[in-house]
Amino acid sequence: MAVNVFMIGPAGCGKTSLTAAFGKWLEEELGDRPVYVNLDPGVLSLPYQPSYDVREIVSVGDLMRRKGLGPNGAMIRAAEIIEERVGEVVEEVRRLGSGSGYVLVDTPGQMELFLFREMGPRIVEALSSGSRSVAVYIVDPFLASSPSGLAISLSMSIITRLRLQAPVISVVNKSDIFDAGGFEELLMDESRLMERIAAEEHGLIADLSIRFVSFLKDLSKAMRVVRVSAKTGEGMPELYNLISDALCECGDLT
Ligand SMILES: Nc1nc2c(ncn2[C@@H]2O[C@H](COP(=O)(O)OP(=O)(O)OP(=O)(O)O)[C@@H](O)[C@H]2O)c(=O)[nH]1
Ligand SMILES: [Mg+2]
Repeated sequence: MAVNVFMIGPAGCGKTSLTAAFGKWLEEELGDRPVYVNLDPGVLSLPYQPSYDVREIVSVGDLMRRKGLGPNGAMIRAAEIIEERVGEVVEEVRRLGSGSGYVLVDTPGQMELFLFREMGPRIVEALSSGSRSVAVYIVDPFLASSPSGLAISLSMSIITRLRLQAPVISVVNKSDIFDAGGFEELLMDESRLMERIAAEEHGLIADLSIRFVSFLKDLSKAMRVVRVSAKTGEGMPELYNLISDALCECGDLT
């Protein structure tokens, strides 16, 4: 039974690069043959060889040329077309993943297309029946550079959890260029995060951020976060362990 790993996060956070880097690690370290799935109709080139590519159904560039749409209009239209054909997408991905350990799913650049329309929840739900799924929320390292930005990242991972109804783990990517300053530890310890917000933010922002983190603390159980680099491969074993633990906690590995 394959494990479906959905890479989720804001534009440019490294979803595509991490799909490739984690897949390469699985191949080289575990001898696995992961199935690579591209669900981004807008991507031009990929650093991995997709086993399934949604651009076989629709591509944003093609819609722009043929229908005279702008990039956003074409992206929305592409999402509608994928939604109409979700059954077909799921069936093909399920077939490809049946003999494999991991199905790595690279999602559209604009996170809202996957999370806030029907596409993401429907695909995750359908692939999760008879299989196990986990979402990797990739924290944007730009946001991770301030305590209030971290509070927002924390909320996005919880929204991902609520929307996809699958376990979610968080990673801070681009560790090779960003000194995350121990922020991944702060993401795991809401009390310390609130202290940092109080020390570094001011006025209304500090006040709102602290209340917000306090609310999130009540909502979510403690979570683990790791630093990764899709470029250097740092953190891939930790990401693997986090995925295994997330599935264990859901009682799915029994
Ligand atoms: N230095 C560094 N650059 C990275 C890393 N991961 C991704 N990048 C770069 O960040 C940019 C965006 O990476 P992608 O993998 O395309 O990110 P994405 O989230 O798939 O982007 P969209 O799908 O377009 O939203 C590229 O220039 C990557 O080379 C990393 O770990 N380190
Ligand atoms: Mg991408």
